[in-house]
Amino acid sequence: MQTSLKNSPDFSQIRAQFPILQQTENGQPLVYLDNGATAQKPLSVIEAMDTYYRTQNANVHRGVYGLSERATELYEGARETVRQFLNAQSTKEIIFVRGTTEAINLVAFSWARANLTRDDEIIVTEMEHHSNIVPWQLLRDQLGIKLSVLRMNHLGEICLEALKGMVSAKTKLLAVTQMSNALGTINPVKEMVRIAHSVGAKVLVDGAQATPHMAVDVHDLDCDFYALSGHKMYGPTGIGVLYAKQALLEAMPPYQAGGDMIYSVTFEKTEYNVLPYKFEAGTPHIAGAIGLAAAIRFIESIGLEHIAAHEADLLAYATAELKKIDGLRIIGEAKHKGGVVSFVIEGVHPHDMATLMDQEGIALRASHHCAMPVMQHFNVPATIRASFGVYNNHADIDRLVAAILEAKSMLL
Ligand code: 7TS
Repeated sequence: MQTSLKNSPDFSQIRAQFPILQQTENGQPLVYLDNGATAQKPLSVIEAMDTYYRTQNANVHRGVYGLSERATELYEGARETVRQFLNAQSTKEIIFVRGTTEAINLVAFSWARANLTRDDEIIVTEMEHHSNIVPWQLLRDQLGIKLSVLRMNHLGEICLEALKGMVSAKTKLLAVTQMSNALGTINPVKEMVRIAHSVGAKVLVDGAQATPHMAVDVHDLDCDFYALSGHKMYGPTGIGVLYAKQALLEAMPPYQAGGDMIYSVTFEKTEYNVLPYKFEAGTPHIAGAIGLAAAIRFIESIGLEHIAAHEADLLAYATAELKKIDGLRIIGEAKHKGGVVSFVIEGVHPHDMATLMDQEGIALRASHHCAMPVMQHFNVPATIRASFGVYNNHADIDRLVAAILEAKSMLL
């Protein structure tokens, strides 16, 4: 089955835009199936950053000279690109951070510390990445708040009715991933936001895995906070975004302090800068923001509806082919899933399998995927995970299946 959308782009042309995919690993053409960890970068992203460093580099928001003004325009232009991508109301709501991890920590250390007190409750789901668990545990230990867990079923899905039964006037925050990195589950975040809002709780959506694969509209979701990482969406590492509603950001204290986040400083008193700069202390990752904007243009040049259809096709094909392998069990079979297949093979340790895959030039991850509670739920130490991106194709999956069969015959 191939994608059936009208004017479907030529995905082999898209693949050709990724220089790294033309190289070999251990003598074999590289098959890259670790997009959940980080995605490869297209030429347009590499070139945008290269051009910046070759011809546009200067610090932002300070120079009166042309070069600095142009760097500032590029950096602020990137913010506008992100705003449109997420459909935020204002660029004041777009804070550049290092990635999803920093975005969540910013909310935990600024908003939550200022607004939560003993016995208030934060709800997370059982499928969260550690970066959406541990910051809340720190708060629990420091403030005496309660951290509750919304469990999932045997397919790796959460139940909206269970959430309805959990929330109360004590609930101040629901922190939920839009797409699970370990299982691929896509959560009904819009409905979850509605349920949380009905008791006055705020909602933080971890969009690290969602933004490369599906259209996101923060206005439509009505979430209060949204976190993303540039490197998972074909952009550079070290850059990400925290979206937050303007009224919340206005009321939040700064997270880090230093240059750029102030309006005036005397030893007696400091006035903070306006949004979004209040939350961007120090010289930002200018090249990173420019690279992220290029990555968004790359994604939009294909269209997220085409990307989603392409990856749904890969997921269906991989699931069907992997299921034919004796002793292979898929972990995470939610009805609504993105392009991730996690699995275990009877009698084979996932790490041994990943090592043998590497010898075949296949890059994928075997681990707990920084979601140890997911492993505990399914009673496995780790899974092997193939996670797809725009450049993957059926041939990649055929190579994966052939390599698994060969590895099995060696290991068992
Ligand atoms: N949230 C989710 C759902 C993630 O998948 C990840 C990274 C993060 C947060 C953290 O993102 P970062 O950019 O701040 O590191 N997930 C993975 C993964 O699945 N394999 O390596 C990193």
